[in-house]
Amino acid sequence: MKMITAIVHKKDAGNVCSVLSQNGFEFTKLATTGGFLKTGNTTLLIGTDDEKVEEAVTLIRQNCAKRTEPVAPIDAGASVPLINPFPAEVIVGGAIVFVTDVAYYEKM
Ligand code: 2BA
Repeated sequence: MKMITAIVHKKDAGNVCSVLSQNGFEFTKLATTGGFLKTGNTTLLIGTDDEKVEEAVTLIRQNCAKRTEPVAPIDAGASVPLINPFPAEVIVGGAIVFVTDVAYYEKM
């Protein structure tokens, strides 16, 4: 068994959740915050059989878009705004996906 941790843009989360459910995947949806932009995104925890991982990743890929997002003019480590901040934009997504082995699973 594997655990897929997928970080998706909140605008894509609804569609991704719908297609995962329609295709029989069970998952948990978490409201999360990106460490860099400090804006909301959605993290999905999807526990599934090894042979279903590729299908789940394909569904996520098909329903997540790349987007350009502005970077707030505040340095991550600074307490005051920067006067001349660069870069002004970053590309976010489609999705960040991690696949890990599950050592033990039990539904009680
Ligand atoms: P954020 O941390 O808010 O990052 C948003 C986007 O900002 C990233 O998009 C990337 O293009 C850029 N970015 C992030 N850190 C940067 C840095 N130190 N310098 C310059 N640009 C930077 P994505 O790579 O698509 O990531 C989207 C979200 O996925 C991230 O939101 C974060 O919540 C998560 N994420 C990405 N990589 C991760 C990782 N290795 N581990 C855990 N979470 C990750």
